Amino acid sequence: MPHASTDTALAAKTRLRWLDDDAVNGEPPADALDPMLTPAEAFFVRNNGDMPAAIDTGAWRLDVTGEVERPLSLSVAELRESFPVVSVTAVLECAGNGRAFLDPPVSGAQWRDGAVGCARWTGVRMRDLLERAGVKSSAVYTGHHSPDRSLTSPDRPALSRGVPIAKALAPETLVAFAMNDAPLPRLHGGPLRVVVPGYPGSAWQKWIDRLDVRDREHDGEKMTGTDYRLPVQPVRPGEAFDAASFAVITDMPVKSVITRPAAGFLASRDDALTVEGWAWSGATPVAGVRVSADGGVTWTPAALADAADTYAWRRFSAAVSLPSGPVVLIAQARDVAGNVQPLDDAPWNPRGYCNNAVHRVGGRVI
Ligand SMILES: Nc1nc2c(c(=O)[nH]1)N[C@H]1C(S)=C(S)[C@@H](COP(=O)(O)O)O[C@H]1N2
Ligand SMILES: [Mo]
Repeated sequence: MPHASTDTALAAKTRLRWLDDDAVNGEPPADALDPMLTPAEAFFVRNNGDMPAAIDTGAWRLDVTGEVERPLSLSVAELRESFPVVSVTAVLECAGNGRAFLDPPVSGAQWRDGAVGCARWTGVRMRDLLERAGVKSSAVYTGHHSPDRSLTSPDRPALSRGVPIAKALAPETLVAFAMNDAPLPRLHGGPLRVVVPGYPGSAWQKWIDRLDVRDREHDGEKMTGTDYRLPVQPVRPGEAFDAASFAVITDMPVKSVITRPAAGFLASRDDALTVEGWAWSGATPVAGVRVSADGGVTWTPAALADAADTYAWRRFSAAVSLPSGPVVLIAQARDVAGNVQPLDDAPWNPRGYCNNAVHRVGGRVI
């Protein structure tokens, strides 16, 4: 089990609660997400299978194959030296973040609020790699390949996902080798991972050793059926559905997390309480955040700081006046298209993805 391990990288994950499953999966409490760049000790870990056991960065190669004129094979050093090195600050959120709050419950990793973080990712643009290889006009999608294996069928990959070719060629999409200005930790996909700002975490392939260009939507492990897909038409709990009418998640909904005060806070009636946290979204920018200290009866507009980068999260803060007794703080973000975080009913779907219902933090005023 992860917490019994002597692995120094795991030992450094001091703020994570390890989930009760066979893979290494853990998330921090929301208050550990307070710094703008989520520190290593608080960055969630999500593995679909068995991580690669030993990694030799010196021997690692990234192959570019498929619908390209000139297939490539590069060491990590060659990758760094052959292309401009760029950094992007972006939120990484698992599509299953918030699954634990769905009613009725949905099986899968029971993430609460913490399967999200924001980091500065450094690497090379996937576009530069693909242009060097020469993308053929038949290119439609990428397929990302890694050596981690399924826990139940060790001959199968744990995960092999991809992105539409337009997103692969977008300037924000990277093959990264550093996180928060340190070498990319093995737990986060070192030596090389894909960074796809705005897309769900599943698209951010860790330990990538082959970037395949395909002439159709990728059909790798956990890319088909209902995996990381939402029903095109809403499906009610218990209702029969056809997996053929599910579409790949290529965007993340507007969401926010309260990082101050922490759950279980005690505040004095005489103090003004400032509620702070982060708001983010996928392709549609955040427009604003409001905060309530009375269950959503009255609202205070929050100040919203500029984003450090297009896909970074934005700081919100609001001073609220408090009733005495037990208090539940709520933050609700909206995007420029008018989408708002649901207040009560979490958006239910058969696999429990993209729950962007508001975060609630309980405390007491004395
Ligand atoms: N090779 C590989 N890449 C992977 C995964 C995986 O299981 N194997 N999990 C994905 C999912 S579902 C998420 S949410 C992110 C989590 O990244 P992190 O562990 O660095 O937080 O990695 C993605 N990349
Ligand atoms: Mo995920």
